[in-house]
Amino acid sequence: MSASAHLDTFTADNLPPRDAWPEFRFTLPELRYPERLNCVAELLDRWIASGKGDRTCLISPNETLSYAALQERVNRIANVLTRDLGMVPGNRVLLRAPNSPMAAAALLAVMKAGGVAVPTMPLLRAREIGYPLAKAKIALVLCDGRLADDMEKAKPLSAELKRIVYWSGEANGELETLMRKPSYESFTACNTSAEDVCLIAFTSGTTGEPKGTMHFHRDLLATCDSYGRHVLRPDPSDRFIGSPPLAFTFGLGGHLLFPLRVGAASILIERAGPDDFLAAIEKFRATICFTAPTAYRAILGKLAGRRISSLRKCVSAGEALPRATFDAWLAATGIRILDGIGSTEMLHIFIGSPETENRAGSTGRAVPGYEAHVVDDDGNDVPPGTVGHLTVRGPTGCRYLADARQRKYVQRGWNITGDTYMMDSDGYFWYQARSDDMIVSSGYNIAGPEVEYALLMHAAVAECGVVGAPDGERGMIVKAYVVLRAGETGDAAMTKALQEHVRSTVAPYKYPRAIEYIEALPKTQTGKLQRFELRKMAATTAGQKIAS
Ligand code: 3UK
Repeated sequence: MSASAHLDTFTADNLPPRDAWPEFRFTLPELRYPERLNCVAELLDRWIASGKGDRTCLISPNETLSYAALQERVNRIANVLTRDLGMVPGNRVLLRAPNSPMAAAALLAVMKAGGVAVPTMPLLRAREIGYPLAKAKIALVLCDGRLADDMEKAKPLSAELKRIVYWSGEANGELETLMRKPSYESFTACNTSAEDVCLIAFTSGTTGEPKGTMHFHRDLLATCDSYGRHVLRPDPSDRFIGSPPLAFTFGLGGHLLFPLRVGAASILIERAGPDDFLAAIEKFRATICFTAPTAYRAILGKLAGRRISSLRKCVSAGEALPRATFDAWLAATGIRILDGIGSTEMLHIFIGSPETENRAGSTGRAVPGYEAHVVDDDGNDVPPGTVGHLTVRGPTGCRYLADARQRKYVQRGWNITGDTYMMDSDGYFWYQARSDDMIVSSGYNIAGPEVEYALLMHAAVAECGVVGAPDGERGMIVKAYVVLRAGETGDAAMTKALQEHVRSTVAPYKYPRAIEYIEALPKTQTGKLQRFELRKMAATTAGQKIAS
């Protein structure tokens, strides 16, 4: 291992103990990186050095930046960080902004200068910003001025925080003013080790405190050279667009890593609800789009009259992509959505197949460079066709920042994602549920998502979540929370119709014995259904019933 460039050794000091690391595998030649490596030099500087600086890199409603223009902006911010703000290699810098070219430039600048970027979701409130600030011992923040309110409220929550610098998007903004010095135009990338941490991504914390996952310079390239190169296969003429925030590693990959690795363009929009997203695909002629299954479903209802024929590849991740959504999208657009499972711990997608090989309803096969297995409770492989826990290893993997939960996610050198899967004899993986989302009713194991997919095939259902509700007789019963489409009524007749529909679609014992109609499902900021919230609701109503 070559020497770290970090003068501030905080991340190295807080990596998990070696015996709790996953085993890293570099089975493809393209995954063997030199010992000295700065990912921003590879993702950005390389294009200018090879005479391709004029290519379009970032597109937003306000501005378009070539690779050369982005490099200059990154250099100016890197100079501000190191010369005006006293950042040294290894310092963590918290970043807060909606997706925009400036947000992307700030993130790249921190890493180019040898710092550790800690991006945060724009929707977080003060209390939630306080957590990463304190946990990652952050002294410096770069923030979009529009998010100043909550940022200022978070300030007192961490004793470590020394300085917040805002940008405004105007020439006279605080950061913009600092960036203006003529000599700040160039900046040589910090000569980091391939194994220096450059990113701490916090999990969205569906349960418990968020976990800070630490990633090396080489990890950011490894996801491009595994999933990007072998499954997504973009080319330089592609224009990427997506809805997740840059602070979610699903978004980081799609918005920045994959396009910049191949010299393609990235379209960054601040609001990515279905209407804005569709309008932007149309306006900027996006060719690759990435978002969550719920968004594909929402967009499907709005495709009429839209011209999105520029699209050639669509990626879905975050939650399993139901077969019904895959089929409907294929019928409407002719595109076979690329489902892929990734995690913040693994950085990006590790199971997923190219459109030439993928199968409706399956996540796909292990991404080249990764090995994935389905195992029993003791970690032994189960035969194809058997349900068990998903484990994976490859060039990236879980390294939590000072967190005892490391030994839960990593066991015997394998990353254990917490998902229940079945692998078939062709090596395709079929998602069942989050391991803790399995419903045990009268001794049967029922995967909530399977019941959800059955419900989603009914025309009256817009969205739904299925969990176990405590039941005196059966231990648990299957309970569905359903959001109906506009114009539908959640009455007894509807309940009966939905129950009948499920009974005729999957094994009858899986049908929801209770159905409750709600306005909206509880979701994380990364768009995932919060089944534990539904479980809490189910437990409370069950209690009320007993009490009354
Ligand atoms: C679930 C999926 C079934 C699964 C992510 C792509 O979602 C991402 O990261 P998170 O840390 O959550 C990880 C968990 O989400 N999941 C994700 N994708 C799928 N389940 N099918 C899928 N296709 O429970 C996993 O353990 O928020 C996704 C890239 C980067 C990411 N961080």
